[in-house]
Amino acid sequence: MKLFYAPTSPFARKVRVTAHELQLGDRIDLVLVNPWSDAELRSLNPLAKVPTLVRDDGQVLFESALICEYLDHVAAGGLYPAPGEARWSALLRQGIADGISAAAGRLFADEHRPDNERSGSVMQRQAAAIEAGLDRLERDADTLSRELADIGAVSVACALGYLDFRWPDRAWRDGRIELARWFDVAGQRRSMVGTQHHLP
Ligand SMILES: N[C@@H](CCC(=O)N[C@@H](CS)C(=O)NCC(=O)O)C(=O)O
Repeated sequence: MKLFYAPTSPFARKVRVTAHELQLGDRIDLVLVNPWSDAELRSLNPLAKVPTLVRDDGQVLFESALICEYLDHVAAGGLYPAPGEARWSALLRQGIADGISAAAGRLFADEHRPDNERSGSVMQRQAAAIEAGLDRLERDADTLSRELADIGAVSVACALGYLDFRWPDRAWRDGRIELARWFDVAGQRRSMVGTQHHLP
């Protein structure tokens, strides 16, 4: 399989961490791209976004949630609990974490636009979503898997790692003791250490 990724993308990292946790890392060739300009990526994915996965049979998948579920299928299961409360909870956490990552990505991009090209109210909305999403994660942090044993925990670790990457001084840990403690451990997983964000 071939994974088109960018080292700054929390969604691409989520797929890479998932692959590591499922012991599929050595079955995936990584292709580092700039999603804004890469012609091959655009020819494979009409949205021209990372992550994009080319399967062994040549079929192309995009959307990190779909790619992670596909990898779980290839590995014959592991990160997705059977239908029931544990599954809904893992998928809801993935949704919250991905929402935080998306809001953080938009906020970061807006912060780097000229003043006349950004909207204060939109930026405030993104910041509010990040803060409220983190509060929600803190509320249930005691049930998060330190071993990144489900897709919800993988997604949360990647969202928190992205906040640390983009805003090393942002105090997201303040008042969120359980989440911070959880990330101190989960962030040290080999899958996380081996996929650290960096500038291209
Ligand atoms: N919902 C998508 C989001 C993917 C996404 O937004 N990727 C960003 C990088 S973090 C991207 O490729 N941006 C390029 C663009 O928007 O053209 C997923 O989960 O895969």
